[in-house]
Amino acid sequence: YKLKVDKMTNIVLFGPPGAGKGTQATILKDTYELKHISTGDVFRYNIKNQTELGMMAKSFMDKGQLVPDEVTIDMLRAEVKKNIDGKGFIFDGFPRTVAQAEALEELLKTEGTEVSAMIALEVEDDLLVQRLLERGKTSGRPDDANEAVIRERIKVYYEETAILKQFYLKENKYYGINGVGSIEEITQRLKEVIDEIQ
Ligand code: B4P
Repeated sequence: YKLKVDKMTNIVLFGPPGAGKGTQATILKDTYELKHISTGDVFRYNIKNQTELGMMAKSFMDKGQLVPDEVTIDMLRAEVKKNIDGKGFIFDGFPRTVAQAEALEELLKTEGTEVSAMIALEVEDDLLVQRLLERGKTSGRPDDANEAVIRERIKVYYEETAILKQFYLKENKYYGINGVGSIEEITQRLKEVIDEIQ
């Protein structure tokens, strides 16, 4: 291991689409001086700039499906390597599959560090749909625009992503918090967990 071991704080923010991951990560990155990596944001940036990666990702995202692991992992690896000298990371929207979780573990290990905690925001499905439809009125995001696509995203979450709870539970790194309440209340709940594990 390099000297970095145990010095970084690497948080995986977890939860279904619309749980508040992006919202909270944007706040917490400043509080703890962590690099915020949102795979969704990186894809949307690539779509806006009409890169090859963006065009490919768009075809999956618009349908509410996951972008294939291989490209997502390559992209994440590049983002991590660019920022490995900082205090740590907030991963928002990654990992979303077992293959992604394994790749993250491997990648961080190579860098002499590891995931500190996975913190899950727990929110019931109907409220997720309501929040995403609300955002869809102004976000211009095609994946927020109609209820069928939103329900598909939630379905994919239960089929492919929810299992990751077991992955991190086994390592004693899983923390679940209530994701219903005001944005400030939820930030407070997250801070309690992060302060405890630091
Ligand atoms: P993401 O960009 O990760 O989008 P998301 O799951 O909808 O979460 P987001 O962070 O944006 O929403 P938030 O909960 O903060 O993914 C989009 C797509 O990209 C995926 O479907 C997939 O196709 C692709 N993708 C991304 N990562 C991938 C990966 N690793 N592998 C494969 N594919 C990948 O907020 C939602 C709304 O709720 C907001 O409007 C917010 O204002 C509101 N809200 C938040 N907190 C609230 C609160 N406490 N009360 C009321 N409203 C609240």
